Amino acid sequence: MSGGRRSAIVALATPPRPAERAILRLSGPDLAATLAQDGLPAGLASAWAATAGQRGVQAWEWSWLPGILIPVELWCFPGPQSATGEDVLEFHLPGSLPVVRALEAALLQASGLDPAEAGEFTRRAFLNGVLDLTQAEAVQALVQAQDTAEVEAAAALLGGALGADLQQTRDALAEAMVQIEAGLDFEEGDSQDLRPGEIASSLDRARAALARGRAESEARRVRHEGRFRIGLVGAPNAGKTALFRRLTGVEALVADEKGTTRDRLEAAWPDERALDRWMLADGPGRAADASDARDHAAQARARQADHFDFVVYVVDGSDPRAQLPEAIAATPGLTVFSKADRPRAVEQRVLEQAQQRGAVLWLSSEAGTGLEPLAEAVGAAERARHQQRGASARASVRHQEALRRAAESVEAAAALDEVGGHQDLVAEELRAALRALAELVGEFTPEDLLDQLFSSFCVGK
Ligand SMILES: Nc1nc2c(ncn2[C@@H]2O[C@H](COP(=O)(O)OP(=O)(O)O)[C@@H](O)[C@H]2O)c(=O)[nH]1
Ligand SMILES: [Mg+2]
Repeated sequence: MSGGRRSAIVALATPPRPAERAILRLSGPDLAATLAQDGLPAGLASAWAATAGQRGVQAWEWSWLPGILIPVELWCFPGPQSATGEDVLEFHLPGSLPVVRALEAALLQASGLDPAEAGEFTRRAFLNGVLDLTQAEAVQALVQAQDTAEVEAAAALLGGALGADLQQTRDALAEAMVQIEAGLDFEEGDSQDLRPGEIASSLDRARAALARGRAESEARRVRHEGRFRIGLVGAPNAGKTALFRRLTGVEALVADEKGTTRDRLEAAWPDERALDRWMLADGPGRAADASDARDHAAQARARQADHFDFVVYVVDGSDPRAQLPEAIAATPGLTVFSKADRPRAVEQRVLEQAQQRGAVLWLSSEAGTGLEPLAEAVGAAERARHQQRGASARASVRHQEALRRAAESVEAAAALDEVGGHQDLVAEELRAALRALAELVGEFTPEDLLDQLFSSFCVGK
């Protein structure tokens, strides 16, 4: 998609099916010139001109075929006060597909008038500063919303829910930049260090506004997405609890006694890769469940906890009698052979079965080896799930990520300022924070991200 294209574009803005009304939408930088070309339907240019730069509705009749006049309302929105920031003209006409397609084809006779690509109207709105990127995403999220929560989140975003906090953060950071620059001028370059706390009050305001923005964004995300639940599944003594403890840092009983872990434990597994909060569940092995048939509560918990987004099957790699746990249907997962610090003793047949099922890793909770590939695999599974989810979920992950980077830089700047940091370093952190926020609203965004976003719109939006 060519971002800087300056031609006019046209597309059907209503669903392509028979209806009482259809709307063809046209947007271009100078519709007076576009519509004045030879070969276009008669009377169009004069109808547009009759609005004299004001919004308004003009009645027009299009002589489609000899003896057939189609009544059309022309809704005129001269730029820049339009949805795209350009001149916008909407044709409201009877929703007969042959008629609508014929009018579209007649308009496309004009040079410099092309069919719109997917999302191109919204893209133009973004490029012309009518919407920032978070709002453009909200348009998409609204169009693609699958449930009420998604509609609410998108509507809040479209209304600029993040905007005020972001603007205040940016103002405060810019002010801190100015203070640093001023310091440079007046101290005649003899000192490169800021006095401790020199920009503390600006940074405090930036922090407070950023924290509000993050809380707002986080609140919406949690309501909307929840968590990524990872289950540790395996026989008693396989090493689940040791792994759980290693990954979550939460103390739990690890013992040689089979079936020691009686209560299902669940705790956050903190990892930088996490898009949602990773929750790791440890529990009794399935054999323990079976042998404990009287404990209905434990069984109920076990069943409930089987609603995992991802399963880590834990098999004791040092045990020649170890078997693969039963697979949980329709849930992605991988097999982990535990206790890799001990000699491998698991049967070759079991290893092959595991490989047929999917990815296999060796790790040791005791030695701390093999944990990184496990986190990487979970991260990949979460990203894959994420690809399949709604537009607003994707957008909120992008926001969280940008806000997190901005907050990191602000904290780094604050730490430097507290002790009286080197001003170049402080300025660099401030710039990094400002850059993250500029990316968030789309002032500084790689072209491919824009292509990815707008091309997933439907044509006519
Ligand atoms: N050498 C070694 N022993 C381990 C490792 N992980 C667990 N164990 C031991 O294996 C036994 C069972 O571990 P546990 O985590 O309680 O298994 P669970 O029943 O699956 O929860 C305990 O004695 C652990 O100390 C490991 O990585 N290396
Ligand atoms: Mg256990």
